[in-house]
Amino acid sequence: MEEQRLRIAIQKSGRLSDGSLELLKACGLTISRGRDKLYARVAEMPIDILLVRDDDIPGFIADGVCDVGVIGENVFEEWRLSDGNHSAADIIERLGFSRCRLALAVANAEEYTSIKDLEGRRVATSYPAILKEFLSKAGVSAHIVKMEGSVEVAPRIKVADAICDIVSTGATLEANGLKLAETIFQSEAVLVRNALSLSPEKQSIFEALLVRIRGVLQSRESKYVMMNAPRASVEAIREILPGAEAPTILELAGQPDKVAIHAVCRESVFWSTLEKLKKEGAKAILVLPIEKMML
Ligand code: PRT
Ligand code: ZN
Repeated sequence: MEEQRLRIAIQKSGRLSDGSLELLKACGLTISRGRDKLYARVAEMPIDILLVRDDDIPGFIADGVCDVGVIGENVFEEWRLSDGNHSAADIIERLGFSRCRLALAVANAEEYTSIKDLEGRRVATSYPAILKEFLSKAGVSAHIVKMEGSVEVAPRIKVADAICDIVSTGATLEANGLKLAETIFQSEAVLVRNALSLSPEKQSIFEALLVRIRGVLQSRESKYVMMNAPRASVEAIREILPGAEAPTILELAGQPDKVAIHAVCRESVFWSTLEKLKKEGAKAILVLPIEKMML
C-alpha cells in the first residue's frame, strides 16, 4: 500500500513565505526549494509541501488537494464568509507572524467621526465579504466596490469615497493622502485544516507536527531566567517572574542566606522585569532564549 503523506500548502513567494518556511524549519523539517518549484518532499517526516499562491490555499484545503495550510487570517476569513465555504476548513492555530490589520481609510481632507459617515457612500476593497459583514453589524449601508489590487488609489481616481485594505505600517495610506478611519479585522498567519477527519495515518502525522508547532510557538515566547538572590526574597521574586511555574531553587556554596533561582518564563521578560528583580536583591540575572520545548 502506498505510504500516506500529509500535504501542507504554504505561500510560494510573498509576505507569508519566510515565516512559513522558518516555522517548518524550526519544527525540524528541511525543505529543499529549487527555483519555481511547486512541490517539495520533506525527508524527516511523511510530509509534502505545496508552494502556491496564498489565495488558492483555502480552496485546495476544502477540495482535499492538501490537508493543511498556512495562510493570512484575512484571506481565510474572506474565503470563509463567501458562499458555501462556512464550515469546510478550520483554524487550528494562530502562528504569530505576518501580522496586519484590515482597516477603513478616507482621504485626509474628509471629516471622519464614526462609521455612520460611510452611510450611502462607496468603499473600495479586495475584501467585500469581511467588509459587508462589518457594515451590516454596524447597521451602515454602503456600496462596496470590489477591486483586486491598488485599492489605495480608488479615492484619488474617484472610484470610491473610502477604502478598506490591509494596513501594516500605514506608509501606503500616507503616501496616497489617506488616513485611518477604523480597524475592522486583526490578522496574522494561521494554520488551517480541512474540517473533515483525516485518515488515521495522516491524523497521527498531523498531531505529531502540531505538537512541534506548539512547542516552537511556546519556545519563541519563553525565556530561561537565572539569578542569584537572597533566600528571603524567593517569594517576592516568584511573583515578579512572568508566566513562570515553580522555579528551581539551588544552594550556593558557602553562602547560606543566598540561593540561585532558575525559571522558565512563558511570557515576555522586559527590562522593567529585570529592574524589579534587582530591587528584590537579585544579582547576576541572565535571560536565555529557549531553542526547543515539548510540553
Ligand atoms: O502572490 P500571492 O497571491 O501569493 O501573494 P499576495 O500578493 O496576494 O499577498 P502578499 O504576499 O502581499 O501578502 C500575504 C499576506 O501577508 C496577506 O494576506 C496578509 O495576511 C499579510 N500581510 C502582512 C500583508 C501586509 N502585512 C501588507 N503590508 N499583506 C499586504 N500588505 C500590503 C497592503 O496591501 C498594502 O498595499 O502592504 C501595503 C500596506 O503596507 P504599509 O506598511 O504601507 O501599511
Ligand atoms: Zn494573493
